[in-house]
Amino acid sequence: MASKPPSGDPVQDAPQVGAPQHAAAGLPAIGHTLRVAQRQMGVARTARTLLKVNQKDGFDCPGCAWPEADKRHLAEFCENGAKAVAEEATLRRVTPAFFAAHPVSELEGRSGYWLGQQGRITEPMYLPEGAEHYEAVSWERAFAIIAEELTGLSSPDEALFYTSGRTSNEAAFLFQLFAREFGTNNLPDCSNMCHESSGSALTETLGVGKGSVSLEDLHQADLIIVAGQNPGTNHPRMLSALELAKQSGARIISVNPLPEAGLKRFKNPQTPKGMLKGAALNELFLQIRIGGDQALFRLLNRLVLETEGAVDEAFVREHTHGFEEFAAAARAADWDETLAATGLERSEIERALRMVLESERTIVCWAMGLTQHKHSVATIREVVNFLLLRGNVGRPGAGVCPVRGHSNVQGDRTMGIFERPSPAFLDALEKEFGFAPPRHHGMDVVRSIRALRDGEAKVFFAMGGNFVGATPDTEVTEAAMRRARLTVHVSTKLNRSHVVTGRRALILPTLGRSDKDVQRGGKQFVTVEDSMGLVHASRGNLPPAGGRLLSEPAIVARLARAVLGPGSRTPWEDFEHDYATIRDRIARVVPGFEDFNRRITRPGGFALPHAPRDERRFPTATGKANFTAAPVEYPELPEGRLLLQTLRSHDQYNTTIYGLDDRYRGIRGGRRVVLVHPDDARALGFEDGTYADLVSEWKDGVERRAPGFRVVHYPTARGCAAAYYPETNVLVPLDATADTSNTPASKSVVVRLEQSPSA
Ligand SMILES: Nc1nc2c(c(=O)[nH]1)N[C@H]1C(S)=C(S)[C@@H](COP(=O)(O)OP(=O)(O)OC[C@H]3O[C@@H](n4cnc5c(=O)[nH]c(N)nc54)[C@H](O)[C@@H]3O)O[C@H]1N2
Ligand SMILES: Nc1nc2c(c(=O)[nH]1)N[C@H]1C(S)=C(S)[C@@H](COP(=O)(O)OP(=O)(O)OC[C@H]3O[C@@H](n4cnc5c(=O)[nH]c(N)nc54)[C@H](O)[C@@H]3O)O[C@H]1N2
Ligand SMILES: [Mo]
Repeated sequence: MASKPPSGDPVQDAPQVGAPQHAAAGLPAIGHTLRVAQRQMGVARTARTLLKVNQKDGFDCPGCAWPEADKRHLAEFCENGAKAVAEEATLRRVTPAFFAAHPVSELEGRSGYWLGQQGRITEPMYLPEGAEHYEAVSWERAFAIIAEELTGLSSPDEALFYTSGRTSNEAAFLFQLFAREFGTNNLPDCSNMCHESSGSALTETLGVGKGSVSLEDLHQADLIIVAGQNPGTNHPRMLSALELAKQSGARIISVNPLPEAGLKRFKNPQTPKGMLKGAALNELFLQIRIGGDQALFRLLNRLVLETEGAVDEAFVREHTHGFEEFAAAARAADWDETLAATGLERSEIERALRMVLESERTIVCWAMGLTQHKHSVATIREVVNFLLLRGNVGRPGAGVCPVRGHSNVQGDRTMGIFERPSPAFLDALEKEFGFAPPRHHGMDVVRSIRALRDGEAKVFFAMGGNFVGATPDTEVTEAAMRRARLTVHVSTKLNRSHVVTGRRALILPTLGRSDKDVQRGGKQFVTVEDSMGLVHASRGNLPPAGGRLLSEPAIVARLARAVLGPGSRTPWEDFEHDYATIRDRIARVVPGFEDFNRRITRPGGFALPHAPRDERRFPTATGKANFTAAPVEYPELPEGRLLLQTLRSHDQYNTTIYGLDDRYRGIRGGRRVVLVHPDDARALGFEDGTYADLVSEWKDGVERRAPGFRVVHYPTARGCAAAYYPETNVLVPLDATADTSNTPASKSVVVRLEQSPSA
């Protein structure tokens, strides 16, 4: 199997490589932001829009899920948030004339970058069976087509309802309600590919699948460990929080195979002094081998156990379960094995240990570098063991901090977007709405792809996102999607999922975060939950991208009426006209949302309860915080192979490509690059600037190939390589997933490099 670099694309992928940058943000970032924003929005709209981002009377930045501090800056956004906003608030438009000019067969040959750059979609579009072009369609007809396909299924479980994490609480609640009233729990979401491993590990060990710290805690910590995360690019506002923490005395360790710019040095664009000087944020950088984190934390745990007085014995006794079994496993941790698994020096681990022991309040932050491996759940459980040992859960300045991706991915889960809902949630839904929701579990992302491939699922409906672009094993996934009878995408911008379709396809254009939302009941707002469990309102203020756009809640409400018909007792029309009526229902179904409509009027919103954080109560199966004792794992690397991680450049938002540069890593003008340690590259016969095909090797014997990557000699950990997603998704086998969470293992792909016939 091979993925061809997209042809017919006016943009040439011709990477230029310079030295990686040592500092993140600062003046170059501001200039870059304004250039990108003005290209999309023009000058006046840029100012009007950016000043509303993350303000109490404005809209939630669609960039990431990092929380806002209670005291806001005038410019409460970052370079990459501004790019995300600019992409959405762009003045470019994709109209029916665009589709008339470009047949789907042509669009299929375009890159995701080109597709996204065409602008906002303005009308519902329909691709009939066998047609060459999408054509404009009325909303009524669009919903009738969907109803016809859905009601024609032999079981509701033949339909899949995907959600990407930008969807508001209101829309997400309606979407899961509709799916369950229709009769299925098939609610795969982007979280399945993202923090599912965190959710799985935290639910089992602490009883709540979310982070336990607030911004305030970060400022009070003595030690913050940032593992498997690149905040300089993906959560830039987190750097300001880390800087503040550092000023109040916190020390920072980063654990990463790559020396990422933001943690090495940060120039705070929100303070004049910070902008000029910049400060090294991390005191210790552990340049770990990909997948070595479980081994690292296991050994640290052994060393803590061996240090007199280092364990918080009262906490362990009163609040935890499983200590003995865990301690026995930890005591068996082996120095040599750990050094091999991590690629670290003994002295580095000893230095980390000293910092751990000197800290009374420790927080561990992590993102995709920990969640997308086969042994991710075991790795995160080990992080929990590490924190429990010294009582670092449920008190100020300490705790677990999985840093979420999409701006409302955490809220969508809270609203019930989950293929394995708890019985308590379904009971509450049943009581409130008077129908019997299906009780058997539904399908996650990977199972959904298999079901499409095997003809078991026939209708695919996406509330946002770019399913074929974001999922693994591109060729398998695309072939699977083409087998569907109908694919439907509620979208703002064009992407690959609109051109790799089922027999029939629909694109339903929707309002974005920055668009004003007026319904019969007046001007509406929606709500979101950030990475730290704070719920707040989001109000768009721009005239919508087109007169025929519908909001996401309106789309679900009309879809439900078309599909469920008069038999449904749910007041879908009221929900569409006044979102407060949705919030009244959420208040009665979802714990922590009592009196939602009143509490949401508080500027800045409110915090959801979190039992471990608030009262050291652990709602697990044992009623205690659980220590666990999984065997230590780390990826095996055959001779002459590299372990490839697929990650984000500085100029992309997941599958949305903003540009072809990755400024902090010194790369310009192209995305088909593979970063390899110079010694490894030379040993394999690749000088800097030569070209290689990446060939993934997996036990199914299928050869997966991504051709034509420029080799970049780069200071990554030995044996490791890095290349951008989604270009490399073709290399990630569908069946290579994390144990328990079933998250694609897109950060540990065994590859070999082959000389590329062409540059
Ligand atoms: N601008 C921008 N912002 C974003 C996004 C975006 O695409 N663009 N995406 C959003 C989303 S959905 C998400 S989930 C987050 C993602 O945020 P991140 O998780 O920061 O994103 P990645 O680029 O996948 O980076 C993974 C990091 O983990 C490191 N890493 C890889 N493997 C390992 C390992 O085995 N161990 C350790 N310790 N480190 C490892 C990599 O070197 C890299 O620094 O960002 C969100 N914010
Ligand atoms: N190899 C590899 N694969 C990965 C990852 C990786 O690190 N490596 N990361 C994974 C992760 S962490 C994630 S979260 C997934 C992301 O998977 P998705 O969430 O499915 O993908 P996105 O690229 O964020 O989706 C972009 C599309 O969303 C639509 N959109 C944008 N805003 C809105 C809106 O307000 N409403 C609606 N309805 N649509 C909107 C636009 O049409 C846009 O084209 O990818 C995963 N895939
Ligand atoms: Mo994500």
